[in-house]
Formats: sequence, structure tokens, C-alpha cells
Amino acid sequence: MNDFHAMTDALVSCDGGRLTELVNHALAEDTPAGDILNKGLISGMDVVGEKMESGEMFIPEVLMAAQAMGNCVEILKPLLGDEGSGSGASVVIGTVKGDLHDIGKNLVTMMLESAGMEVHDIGIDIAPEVFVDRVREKNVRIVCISALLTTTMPMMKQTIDALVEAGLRDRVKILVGGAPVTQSFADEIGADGFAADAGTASKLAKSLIN
Ligand code: B1M
Repeated sequence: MNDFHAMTDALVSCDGGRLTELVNHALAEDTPAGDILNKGLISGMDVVGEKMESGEMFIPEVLMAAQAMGNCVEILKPLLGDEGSGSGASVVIGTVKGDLHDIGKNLVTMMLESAGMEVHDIGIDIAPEVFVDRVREKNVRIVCISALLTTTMPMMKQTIDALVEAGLRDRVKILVGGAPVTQSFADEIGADGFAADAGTASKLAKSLIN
């Protein structure tokens, strides 16, 4: 069994200590941080998601797994950098109203920060009017909207519509993402870009401002 399978097992059994140990061990063996993130942690969370769906794992366990993953992302953070040319651009990022998922959003935040952008992470369960207020307050160039539930995807459109109604739409580029989001959905709701993962989000954000 390689370390990636063991990481999935540790996530499924909500064993944060073991997961941290495995991540540190993989790093000591020169496994690239991106592989640990994608092949170990994110793949492991997909299995957690399947077990959640089939009723084999319950919400408190999923929360413990999410916490364990978050701790390991902190370890990987300094090693996942996507250096430069974000030119200090101001970004507002949040997860839409009704949606409490934040691990993916936090990864996008981390990648944007390491690309040199000034990121204002406004959190989870964020109503359209809060996005609008934050864009008004700051000299924001990019708005990043995350959603993980099919039921909260329509809130992405409502957020964009609120920015249009507030007369702010032309001032900002809007980037959307999250597991159920697709390029065609992004086009349909009038976003400027869609990214399937945090690394792509950072590259796209840079290209949108340059
Ligand atoms: Co939830 N959940 N959850 N959950 N949860 C999913 C999303 C689900 C797919 C699980 C499943 O059933 N298989 C399912 C959604 C089904 C659907 O909508 N069709 C689901 C459900 C149903 C629910 C509840 C409704 C369960 C319930 O209460 N009965 C409930 C809803 C609560 C709410 O939000 N109102 C719920 C609750 C929770 C917890 C709170 C327990 C916990 C979240 C904890 C937290 O985030 N702090 C949780 C978790 C952990 C998951 C799974 C297992 C893992 C999500 C995750 O963090 N993945 C998830 C199953 C899965 O996704 N496989 C599931 C790792 C993360 C790195 O990936 O967030 O996709 P992800 O981010 C990726 C990309 O999507 C992208 O970059 C990241 C990778 O680099 N990305 C962006 C994300 N945002 C982006 C923004 C961008 C660009 C890229 O630009 C702006």
C-alpha cells in the first residue's frame, strides 16, 4: 500500500494524527507537495464524499476528516506556491449563501496569495449583498465565488446579478469554481472565467488582470 492509499484510510477513519504523520513522511521522501495534495488529500476526500453519500460516514466524522485535511494543507502551504505576477491585485473570495464548504476556497485563496495578490477572504455562507458591499469598499479587481452544492449553484448567478444591479459588474472580473461547477455553467451565468482547481484558478486570475 502506498502513502496515498494510507492517507485515504487515515481520512476515512478520521485519524488526523496519522494523516499528519503520513504527509510529513511523504515530504521527507521528497514526494512533491502537489502530488500529496491531489493524489493523497483531495482523492481521499472524494472517498469520504462517497462514504458520506452512501451513509457509511456521518457529518461529525466528515467534519473531523475536513479538519485533518485542513491541518495538512497548512503543512503543505509554503511548498505549493505559484510565484509572482499577481501584481498585488485585490481579490474578494467567498463561498455562496447556503453553502458551508470552505476547503477548496481556502486552497484557491492560498494560491492567489502566493501569486502575489491581496486576497480578502470573506468566508462561507456569503449573501450576494455582502459580496456587493465588499466590492464597493475595496478597490477590487477580481471576485472569486465558490460553491460545492448543486443546490447553491443558482446563488452564484444571484451574486453576479447583484453585482450587475449595483452597477459594479464592469469594474471586476468574476471567477467561479467548485466541484459541481462547469465551464458551460460559468458561461451561462455570465462569469468571466471558470477553474476546476486552485492552481488553474490562480493562473486564470493572473491572465484576467494582465
Ligand atoms: Co458536503 N457535500 N455537505 N460537507 N462535502 C459534498 C460537496 C458532496 C459532493 C458529498 C457527497 O454526497 N458525495 C455533497 C454534494 C452533493 C451535491 O450537491 N450534488 C455534499 C452534501 C450533500 C452536503 C450536505 C447537504 C450534507 C447534509 O447535511 N446532509 C451538507 C451541506 C452543508 C452546507 O453547505 N449547507 C454538507 C456538509 C459538509 C461538511 C460541513 C460536513 C463538510 C465541509 C467542511 C468544510 O468545508 N470545512 C463537507 C465535506 C468535507 C464534503 C466533501 C466530502 C469534501 C469537500 C472538500 O473539501 N473537498 C464533499 C465530497 C467531495 O467533494 N468529494 C462534499 C476537497 C476540496 C479541496 O475540494 O472543495 O472541490 P473542492 O475544491 C476544489 C475544486 O472544486 C476547486 O479547487 C479545489 C481543488 O484545488 N475550487 C475552486 C473550489 N472552489 C473554487 C473556486 C474557484 C476555482 C476553483 O474560483 C472562484
